[in-house]
Order: sequence, then structure tokens, then C-alpha cells
Amino acid sequence: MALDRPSPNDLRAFWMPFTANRQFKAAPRMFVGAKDMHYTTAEGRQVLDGTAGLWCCNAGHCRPKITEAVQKQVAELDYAPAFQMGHPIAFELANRIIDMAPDGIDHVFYTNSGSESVETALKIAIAYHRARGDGARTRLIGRERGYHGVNFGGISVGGIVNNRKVFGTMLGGVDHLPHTHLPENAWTKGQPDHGANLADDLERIVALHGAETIAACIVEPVAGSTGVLLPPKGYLERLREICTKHGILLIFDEVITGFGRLGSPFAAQHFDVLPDMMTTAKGLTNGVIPMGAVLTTGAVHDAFMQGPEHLIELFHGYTYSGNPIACAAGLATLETYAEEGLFDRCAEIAPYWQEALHSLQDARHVIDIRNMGLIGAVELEPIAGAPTKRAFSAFLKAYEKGILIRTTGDIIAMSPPLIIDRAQVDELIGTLREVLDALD
Ligand code: PXG
Repeated sequence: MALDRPSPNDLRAFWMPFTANRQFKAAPRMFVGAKDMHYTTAEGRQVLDGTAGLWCCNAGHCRPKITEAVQKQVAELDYAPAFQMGHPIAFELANRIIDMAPDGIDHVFYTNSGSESVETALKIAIAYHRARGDGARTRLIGRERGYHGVNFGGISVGGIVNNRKVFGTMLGGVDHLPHTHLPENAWTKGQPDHGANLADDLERIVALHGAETIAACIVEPVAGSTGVLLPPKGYLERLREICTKHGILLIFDEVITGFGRLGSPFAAQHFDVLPDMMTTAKGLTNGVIPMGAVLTTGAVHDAFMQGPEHLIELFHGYTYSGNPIACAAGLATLETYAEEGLFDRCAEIAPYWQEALHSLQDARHVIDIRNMGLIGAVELEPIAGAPTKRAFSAFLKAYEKGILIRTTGDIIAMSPPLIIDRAQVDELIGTLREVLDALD
């Protein structure tokens, strides 16, 4: 029976995520193809990808090894039950992830997205303490301006106001550290000098609530979505110290920093600070198939491995946890990163990226620039009375001129695939300068 479908150019049914739907549908921007550093638009134009999709296509687009692995897997074992059954490739991928994770991180719990990784890690944290007879530790600490996905746990510990304010009651028992955006750090290249003391607020929160009520503290090592905020020198170390002192689990949300974005496999290695759990997604499969993972220390995992062996230790999981096709994409992605040395390549090109980005200091409307690894943010002076409008205009103009950037508030954020070369950095930054100079 033929399905009665609307024509392909009827845009009404799809309620688009995090999108100005009416604006988009009045003037759609459609991608129909992608290869390496470029998208192809419906009109046949090439657009240079300055954002790795949404911070996820770290190896660039339509990479043959990943494509072939997915094609092969879908024909061989399409799906297998995720509960009480296994399939080899899920175990294989977990081992490969652990090989690249910091020493001390030994276990992998699969999810399907960054948001699910966050919910999973928060639940594991609470259940971990309970499993150890410390069941009063249920409080969760996040940070202002933090982004931890869009589910209720994530928006509760998160601190992006628009993601919270219209959704009613959040999780109870949540407190927030202050964000680390200090005006004295403007124009800093890499990690800023000022603000390590902001981590001491965790001591204040501990004093207020009592350490014995706090399960975990979750932060992005580099805050991405809010507009790229770097951790001040010594800040993450101090958080680690305070968490350890008070028995609080430290969770790094590495959804964007994981898989090479800073030039190391994970931010934990880049900053040499070991969390108790890491949440990941995105670059794990190069964005090709949805997949996320929570990585934990042996101590966190082992706390659950008590009691009768026929009983389920953690009442949590998703129908698609460790989906075979996602695992195949993940394995091929990690192989691509390794074979092409993409994390080293990121570290190598990062200084060039930094200088190119900071060359925009005198471009119109620019009030700050921040960077690390292959991440960059250009903050614009908002139009009085119309916040976000200037950056959104920049985004639209940039797209017309053949580069894809992201904006959050009045901040332009970029995170190109790790395969970007110097000429493409020049093109991205050069075009962005033209865009900024042409803005009202
Ligand atoms: N944690 C962090 C740190 C993230 O950056 C998530 C969790 C949620 O992941 P999922 O897979 O559920 O979307 C994210 C996602 C942007 C942008 O342009 C950032 C994200 C997603 C989309 C756009 O800043 N981060």
C-alpha cells in the first residue's frame, strides 16, 4: 500500500530541535551531502564545516572506513537485545575506549546521546553511594552556564537559563558552582590565569549542605555550548582535591571535549585531572550513528558488583545501549582517529588555529576571543535591546558565504573537524572577518 506522504518540500510536520522553526521554514537551509570538510547544500553549493556538524564529526564527513563498517554490520547483525544478552563488538569497543581513556578509567556503560550519558552518570553516582551504605548522598552539584543535555537531570545540574526556565520543577537537591567567566580573562589564549579560587565555592556548598548529603559534582572541563569557557589554571585540580577530600564523585562531561578536540583523547588527560566518571557521545561514532558512553573508574563499577550473582546490579539501561551498528561505527571511528593520528594533528594545528582566531581581535563588534585545541569562540557586542540578533545574522551571512559556524547568545563558536588544514583555517577565519565587517 502506498503511503500517503506530503511532498518532500512540505516542511510543516517536522518540529525542528533547537531551531527558529518559522524563520527556517520561510528560508530553509538544507544539506544534501557531505564529504570530508564540506557540506553540499540543496542548491549545490559547498559549505566549509566550521563546527564538525554539532561538535561530533571529528574525523570529517563520509569517511569510507566508517561508512563501510556500518554497511557491513547492518547486513550481519542488525540488532541484538541489550539486556541479559551480548554481542562481541560491544565488548570490543568498550576495550578500545578504555585503551584510550586515562589510567584508572576501566568501565564503559553505553547510552545513545550526551543527554543520556549525563542522566546515567548522575544515577550511577547516587546508586554508588547507596551501594556503599552511604544512601544520604543524593545531592548533585552543577555549575552556572553548564550544559549537560536536555533531560531533567541534565537541565537541573545545568545552568543555561533558557534550557531551564520554562520547564517547571527541576530535580530537587541540586546546587550550582559559579561559572568561570571573568572579565579580567578577556582575550586570553588558552587557559586563563584568573579564577582557580572559584572552585573553592564547592567548600562553601559543602559547608552549607554537609558533605554527607552530596553525591557528585558535574562540570564540563571546557564549557562548550554556553560559548566556550576555559577552566582557569588550577581550577579543575582544585575541584578534584575538594571532591576527594569530601568523598564526592567528580564527573567530567566530556561530550564535546572527548575524542581529540583538545589534542588528547580526553580533557582529563589534557588537564591531567582524573574524574571518577566521564560522560561522552558525539565523537565516539563521528556522529554517524547516535551513541554515548559513561566511563567509570574501577572503584565506581566495583561498588555495584556485590550481592548474589544472578541479580541485576544496576537497574538502568537503554534498548539501544551498545547497539551493534553504533558499535561498528564507533570501532571504525576510533580506528580512523588512530590510523590518521587525528588527535596529534589537532594538537599540531591548534597554535595556528589560535593565532588565526585571535587575528579577529580588531574585527567589527568583537569583544572577546577564547580558544583551546580546535575550539574557538568569538564573542560579539550584542545589539542594544536585541541580544542574540547580531550573532544570528552572522550565522546566516556566514552560511551564504560558504562557512558553517554556530552561535549561542552573541557568541560565535567553532569546532571544525580535526582534519582541517591551514588553508581551510584561513578560509574559515577570513570569511568570518568579512561577515563580521559587513554586519550592522
Ligand atoms: N553534555 C555536553 C557537554 C554537551 O555539549 C550534551 C551533554 C548533550 O548531548 P546530546 O547528544 O544529548 O545532544 C552536550 C551537547 C552547540 C551544541 O552548538 C552543543 C551540544 C549539542 C548541540 C549543539 O553548542 N552539546
